[in-house]
Amino acid sequence: MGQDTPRAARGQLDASGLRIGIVVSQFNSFITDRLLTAALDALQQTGATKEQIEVVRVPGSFEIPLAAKKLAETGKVDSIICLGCVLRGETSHYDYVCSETARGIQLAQLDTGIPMAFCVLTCDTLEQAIDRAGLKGGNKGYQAGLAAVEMAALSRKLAKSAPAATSRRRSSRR
Ligand code: INI
Repeated sequence: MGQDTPRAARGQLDASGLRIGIVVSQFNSFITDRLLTAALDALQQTGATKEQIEVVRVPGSFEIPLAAKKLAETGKVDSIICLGCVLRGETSHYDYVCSETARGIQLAQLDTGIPMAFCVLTCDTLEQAIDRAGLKGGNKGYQAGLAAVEMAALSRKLAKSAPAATSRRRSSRR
């Protein structure tokens, strides 16, 4: 990057002092258990201890957004990892579960201001899901774990700088 490139704010991959929630769907638990293990690995590697992690289990992916929102509203977590796996069936049910789950998680994070990492696999086949839960495609749960730590740290940083920026804006209006 050149000298004229502005400094960029970024969250560190350091979970010290952070509390992370995980909402995991029990539907297709053969896959979601693997996502959970990898997410926990990522948290551990960034320094989180089990006291810093709260796991909530829901029946299916469709239930993730509400549970994530309620967990965020407790004020006890700095970010949330959302884990699920939706497999295409013979009807349009798949499309409704996928779109409403994604939309619900996005709304929940925007409403609460608590970052939510989206790791709901949406696959045509079980093989595709297995690839993304530890085989050929790596493990998306691990990536979500890192994203949750990075976004929690970034949110803290941005929140700390917000009052100063606001007061500068106010004083320049006088
Ligand atoms: N939930 C999933 O997480 N994955 C699926 O593949 C799935 N399918 O295929 O139906 C699924 N359905 C359940 C849904 O998430 C809700 O739990 C259910 O509709 C009750 O609200």
